[in-house]
Amino acid sequence: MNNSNCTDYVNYFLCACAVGYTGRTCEVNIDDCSTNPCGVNGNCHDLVNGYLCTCAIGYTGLNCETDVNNCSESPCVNGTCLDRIGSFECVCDRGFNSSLCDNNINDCASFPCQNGASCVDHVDDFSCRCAAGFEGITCAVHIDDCLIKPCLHNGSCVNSGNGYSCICQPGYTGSNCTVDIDECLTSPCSSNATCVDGINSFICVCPAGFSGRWLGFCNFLKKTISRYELLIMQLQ
Ligand SMILES: [Ca+2]
Ligand SMILES: [Ca+2]
Ligand SMILES: [Ca+2]
Repeated sequence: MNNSNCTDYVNYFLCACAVGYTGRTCEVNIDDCSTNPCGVNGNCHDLVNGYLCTCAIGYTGLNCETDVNNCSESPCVNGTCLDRIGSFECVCDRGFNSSLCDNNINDCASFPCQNGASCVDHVDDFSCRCAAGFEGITCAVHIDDCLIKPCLHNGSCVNSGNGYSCICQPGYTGSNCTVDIDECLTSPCSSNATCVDGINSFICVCPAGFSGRWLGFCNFLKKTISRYELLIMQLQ
């Protein structure tokens, strides 16, 4: 049987079996799986003079002895791949998560930027774009715009969220107290007097022959104001 060569002798015969067979008439297909060549990770299928292993998931090789490298295609986008049996595991780099480490963690999620700043997400980091008047990594520092003493003529400076404001001394106006208010604009002097603007004051200069000074009334002749007197009055 099974391609054996039979030799006839007196009262008996001998079979020379083909490879893979045994038995008196070569009727037995030798069980090549008897030694369990596929191990615990495969199922053995007996063939003629051989066997075939069907491997469990995660194993390969003729005898299912090789653990498939599940990291061979670098599945972890931003992390280190750890080979497991039939699978892999990603250990993510700082700043990333998800099973494939392909998610850039939102470092702005905790709203780290203060005082109306906008947050920009980076890898394991963030940056803040501060609103006007603030500085620092988280925009927590209130810029003191009064340090440069912007208010002139002894005006008081008040630091605020996005700048400063000046409280001017009497007689001055403007955002930086640079403007000397013209007290003559309200025409405080009588029609026949000339108004001279001062600091938070004015002087009414009467024409020759009239008097009254800064009271605004130029009464009839008494005294003519001199340039020297005018200077003295302006200094008062
Ligand atoms: Ca594996
Ligand atoms: Ca991030
Ligand atoms: Ca003035």
